[in-house]
Amino acid sequence: MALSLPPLYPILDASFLPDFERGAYLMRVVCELEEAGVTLLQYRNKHSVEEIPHDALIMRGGATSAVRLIMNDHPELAVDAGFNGVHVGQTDVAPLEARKVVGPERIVGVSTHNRAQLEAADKMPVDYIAFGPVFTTASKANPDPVVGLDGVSEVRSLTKKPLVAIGGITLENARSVLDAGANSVAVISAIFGPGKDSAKIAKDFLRIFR
Ligand code: TZP
Ligand code: MG
Repeated sequence: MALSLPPLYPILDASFLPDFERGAYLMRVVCELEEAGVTLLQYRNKHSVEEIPHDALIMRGGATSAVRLIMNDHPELAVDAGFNGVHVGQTDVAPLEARKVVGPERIVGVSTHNRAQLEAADKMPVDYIAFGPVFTTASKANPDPVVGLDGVSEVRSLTKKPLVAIGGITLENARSVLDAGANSVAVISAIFGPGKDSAKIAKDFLRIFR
């Protein structure tokens, strides 16, 4: 059965985690996001694989089963931490390999950045396809060219799989991204970062989508 995606897919990037009381922050933010209505949450750590198991266990402990937790890049660590799935990019382990590791029940998502990659992903054993960057982003090293709203509408007809738009999505432009055909928006910096009330912002996103 096709995966039903919520309209908001926050990505908690470990670079935004505080050095001081990191675990307490993680536990709190996961609880608060769940309370705000978030039901799909990705953990992304490009900096240190060693940090992942501990962070992931705290996240799994902080969220009920109502929140599906997705691990960026590392299928084995997703399984070890009791996460609900894994997200892989074009240069990571291939989706088929990721599927073998996480099994048939967990979610596998893949990043795509152009039409050819999206068409290839459509034939792979993945539950959703991410596409972007839709807008300019500072959260990814060496991002692919911006695809824009036109890019989202163009690829919409190429797949029946759930389409997750990513890259530079904010409270101001999120509605237009769903209107262009995305099922969900994946968001890092508009939700997480110094001084940001992530749960309140998540609520604001969800309000826009109602
Ligand atoms: N893949 C394409 S853009 C992007 C990733 C991981 C970064 C998205 O972050 P932000 O801060 O929401 O632009
Ligand atoms: Mg990756």
